[in-house]
Amino acid sequence: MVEIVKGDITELQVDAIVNAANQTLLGGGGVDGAIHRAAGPRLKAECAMAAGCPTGSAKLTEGYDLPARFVIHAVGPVWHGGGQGEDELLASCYRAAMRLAEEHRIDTIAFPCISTGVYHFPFERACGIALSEIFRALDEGSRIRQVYCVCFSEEDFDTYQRILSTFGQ
Ligand code: AR6
Repeated sequence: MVEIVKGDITELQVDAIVNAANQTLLGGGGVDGAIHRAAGPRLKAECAMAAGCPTGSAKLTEGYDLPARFVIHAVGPVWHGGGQGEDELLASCYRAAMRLAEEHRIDTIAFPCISTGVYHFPFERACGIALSEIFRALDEGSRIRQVYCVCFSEEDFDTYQRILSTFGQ
């Protein structure tokens, strides 16, 4: 039900991929840049109409040229040392994304490790928060069949697997 995979999230054939976006929703580097490149210019046009998104929230768009039908743009927190509500804001992002997935009757969803790139959230800590919120949403009775947590590097993949094993999986 929850699987860690290594690869490029833009290539996944799932109902929705989650983007690690910023508050403008107008694109950027990292996974955001890759998603906008792969989805084509219509994604930016739809995002521009969304008028931004606060940190800890998420908005859904079409996937356009992506194999995924939808993109859920989630805005994670910038890491400032942990004393500025970063954990709760990251958790809130995952909750918002899972809620949108439910509302749009999504069966399969893929998450990147939000906030762990340019935003510098400590990787293991972010994995723990992500998995807590994903399992909580699934346990609350969800129609989502499959959640993929996508890692870009082998090292991140190994770390994420290790954290998953602490959840008894
Ligand atoms: N597939 C899967 N994971 C990826 C990919 C990919 N194609 N590319 C990067 N990652 P980041 P953030 C991983 O920096 O920290 C942007 O400019 C990467 O290794 O993309 O939330 C936005 O516009 C890392 O583990 O997102 C925002 O301004 C994870 O994705 C800002 O960066 C997230 O790294 C958001 O920063």
